[in-house]
Amino acid sequence: MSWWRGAAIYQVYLRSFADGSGDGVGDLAGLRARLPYLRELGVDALWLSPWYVSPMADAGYDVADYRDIDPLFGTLAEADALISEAHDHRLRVIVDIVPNHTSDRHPWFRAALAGGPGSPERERYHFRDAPNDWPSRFGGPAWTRVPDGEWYLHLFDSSQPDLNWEHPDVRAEFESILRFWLDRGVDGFRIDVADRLVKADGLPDLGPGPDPMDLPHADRPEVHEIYRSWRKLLDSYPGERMFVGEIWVSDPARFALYLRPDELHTAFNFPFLRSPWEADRLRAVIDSTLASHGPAGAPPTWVLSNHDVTRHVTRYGRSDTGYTQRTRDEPADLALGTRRGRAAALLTMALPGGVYLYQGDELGLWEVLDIPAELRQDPVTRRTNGAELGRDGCRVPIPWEGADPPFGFGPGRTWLPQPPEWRALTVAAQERDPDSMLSLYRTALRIRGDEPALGDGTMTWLPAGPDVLAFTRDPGFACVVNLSRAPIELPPHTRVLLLSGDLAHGLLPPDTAAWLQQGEP
Ligand code: TEU
Repeated sequence: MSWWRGAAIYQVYLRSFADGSGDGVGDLAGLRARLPYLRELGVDALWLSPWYVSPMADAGYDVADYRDIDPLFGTLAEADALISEAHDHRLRVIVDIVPNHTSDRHPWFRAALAGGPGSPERERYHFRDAPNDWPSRFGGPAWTRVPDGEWYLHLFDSSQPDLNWEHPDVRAEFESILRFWLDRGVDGFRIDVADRLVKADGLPDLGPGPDPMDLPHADRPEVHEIYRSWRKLLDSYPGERMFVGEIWVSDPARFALYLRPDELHTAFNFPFLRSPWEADRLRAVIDSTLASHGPAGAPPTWVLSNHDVTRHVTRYGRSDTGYTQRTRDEPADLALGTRRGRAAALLTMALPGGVYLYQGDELGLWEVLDIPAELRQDPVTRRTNGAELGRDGCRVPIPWEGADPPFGFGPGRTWLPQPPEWRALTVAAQERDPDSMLSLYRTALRIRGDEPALGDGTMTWLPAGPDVLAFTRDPGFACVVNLSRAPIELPPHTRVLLLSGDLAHGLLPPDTAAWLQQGEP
């Protein structure tokens, strides 16, 4: 079986993981020093957010040089060392590739500006005499005017001009970039904004009621040809390398097209991430995930949080537990959110396929809602004039040890402030506590690694009461999650393998999950 079909993959958001240089920003030196922690956690692979040379207008998703490391994070030699040391720890390495747009400081965009209207350099981007009606995903229009009067397209920040994927230079350049990193030994790529590269001919307006099945700026059928070509390239390398696409396409059938055998191996399951903490909704999204992945033969992925969304401990502690944009800072019942977060961890790690953990999930970190406005850095906050809080609250540096900030993150300050309450959530504090979130994740990942029933495969729903999710994985494994308001009986079992919370008089309490062995081992 290919490793990526059932892997537990840990997202390292480099700038917030660990700071080796002392400038307040996480880096490769910090990550390399902490690799033993990740090995001990029990994950199979790391996905690293972009580490390339960047002005950091969007935390590195604005790339100026795809073949070198930003000095903030380290050097190319340190990246090589990281890849090799991770492999020594039996951790695969997935890097983040950003093909939809470059930074406005990329040499191509500078040449396009210098070349002026009508120049061949402008054809690598989308320059026009007049904008259309497309909005930027980060707020405001998707067009910015340059001094000579032309406008350029940016689906995200104005510092992130969209590339023109009809241009042969663009296609050739990204295949060359893929080879550059494959030659350095990476095991895979996370493809940023994977469904948006190709735009409809002539860049037509969205109009008042755009047809969700025929958007001019997303999920164009022509994009698949790019991934077929990338897949051929990847398959020409030895070893089992993989792609995971960031695909925010809500129609399951359209989503599944990206997972055809000659395209991407996997894609993030955002419908699952967005689902409220309600049994019916979760069951429906699990069923539709299995139904859409099955025919393609692709393994599903299960993901609760990432560097773009409100941390799930906070989401699950609110009255509305689904994920939408952060237009509100409604506080959360963190005890409830944590309890549900523990149960959700066991649910995701028991479902068939791969699982993604975002750094800090294993510590039960919550969304930091009270970052002062002047310290917020996400361009989303600025572009929406604060109407959206932005994503800084899920990007706060990791607390490692000690009683006060920076909690061992580095020798000095941190690029975003850490809540003093995180003293109870440091790695050091949780390592000492067998009931901590960290201990739960370690045990669950160990069982998941040892248990042949888990990872890739199939599942079967068990009959269960209302608001209960219960399923088996052959051979002999069952998971039950109680989302009801009352304690329930456990299904038949020979042994309890793991609980997200204590039983009460032999019953599984609300918002609690159990892993069970059924039959003889
Ligand atoms: O995100 C793509 C994307 O569509 C995001 O706008 C996402 O929907 C939003 O953040 C959810 O709140 C990717 C990266 O993950 C993100 O960090 C980048 O800012 C973005 O691309 C641009 O590269």
